[in-house]
Amino acid sequence: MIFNTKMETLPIKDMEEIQLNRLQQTVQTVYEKTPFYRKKLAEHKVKPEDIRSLTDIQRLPFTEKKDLRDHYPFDLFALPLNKLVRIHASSGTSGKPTVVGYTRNDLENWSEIVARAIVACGGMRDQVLQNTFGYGLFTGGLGLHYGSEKLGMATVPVSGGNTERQILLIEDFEPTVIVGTPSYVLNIADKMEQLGKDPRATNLQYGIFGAEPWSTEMREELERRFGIKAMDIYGLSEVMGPGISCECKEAQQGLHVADDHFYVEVIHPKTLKPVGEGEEGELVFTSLTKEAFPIIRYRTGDIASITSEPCICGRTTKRMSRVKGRIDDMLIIRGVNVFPSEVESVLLEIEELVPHYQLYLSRQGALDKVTLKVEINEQIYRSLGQDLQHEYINVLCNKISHQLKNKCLVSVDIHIEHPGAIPRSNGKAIRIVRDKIAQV
Ligand code: DLL
Repeated sequence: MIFNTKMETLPIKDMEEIQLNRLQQTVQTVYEKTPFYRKKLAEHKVKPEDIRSLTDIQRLPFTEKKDLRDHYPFDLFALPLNKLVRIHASSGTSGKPTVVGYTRNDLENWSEIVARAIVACGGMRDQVLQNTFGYGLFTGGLGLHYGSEKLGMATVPVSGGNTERQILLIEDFEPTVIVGTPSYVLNIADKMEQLGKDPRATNLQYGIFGAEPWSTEMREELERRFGIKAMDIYGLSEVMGPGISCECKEAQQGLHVADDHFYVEVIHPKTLKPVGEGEEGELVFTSLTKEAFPIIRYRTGDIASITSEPCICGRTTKRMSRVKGRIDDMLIIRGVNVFPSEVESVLLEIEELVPHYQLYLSRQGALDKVTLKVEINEQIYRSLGQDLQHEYINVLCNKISHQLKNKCLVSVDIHIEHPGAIPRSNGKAIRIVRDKIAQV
């Protein structure tokens, strides 16, 4: 099923016409309404009337997270607060939050793209959806909530955390679908097993996961543990929130972008030049319909590629590959680049481990030092008499080390932790801990 057949299966040429029209309108609006963009456009010697084709977008300046911080809280808004009905913010790891706003139309469009995403994942109006994304300033909770309601699903707004209550609701409300971060929903499976319950015995048929990078192996783990299909949804608050793109259940070959609302580009993060179709680079989005907070060429920091090849599901929209990670989170270990999701893939292939891990980064002289902390699985831990000094731990460390070297070409220090030792998050997992020496 397709939620908006007209827009999601439009011939590419027709879509491009719509996009150009909306792009011209957006550039005109920011030029008139936002001093920040007017100044930037002037610096780049470009005027709204210079945008005559979609490739002219490359003449426009980029926008970065720093621009949002520097104009905190509302200076990038194109409308005064009395025209808005919602404000969200993302806390980030340092400094001021980035703040975004929505008009009623913006919320209508956002709900629509999330409804499209849920349907692409197999959602239907008569199902129950349990929403474990955090409700609040984070766009995950309310974003999924409004999309699910728009579709007509019975939406359970449980938010993140309180895992035992999540389990009770899964058992008693019998949702067909659970949505949340992959790491948090995995915690629910852990907890169910600890309580002697079988996560495969619930009514859940599929899950929609996002808000953090997750590996294919993590997908398989979630599918195996819950006996569900695990789907990927992507988005970021600066551009709108969840739903900018989402997988389809027919192919699961990339995430369909809501092309009528966002124009996507992929650039080389150093040269800032566009890369070819299918080549990896940094995702850049321009909003095409947003009223309160239009955004031009926003550099997401996320690494993925794009294709416009047709998909077997019938949708004609562009598709992005799953996000490998954020450029900021890429580790450079003795000259080798590696993303936490690549380390995760290796860990999940080692049956003695569970996928709860953190990478500690510290500087040692001129070199970055990386220590991996990862949990051992409960059964093995018990069979070792709960003794992490056991000689088997050395064997295990060597095995992990060998596989990381083989598959990611990196050497890191490894510390095996007891089950439950790595802090759990109710939302996005913290995979990288900077400037701290791992306590052992
Ligand atoms: O995480 C919005 C969202 C909520 C997306 C729920 C999906 C589901 P922010 O808090 O602004 O917004 O964080 C955005 O999270 O730039 C990516 O680095 C990462 N991210 C989001 N979805 C995915 C995904 C929400 N499916 C940042 N795969 C983005 C990998 C993701 N990374």
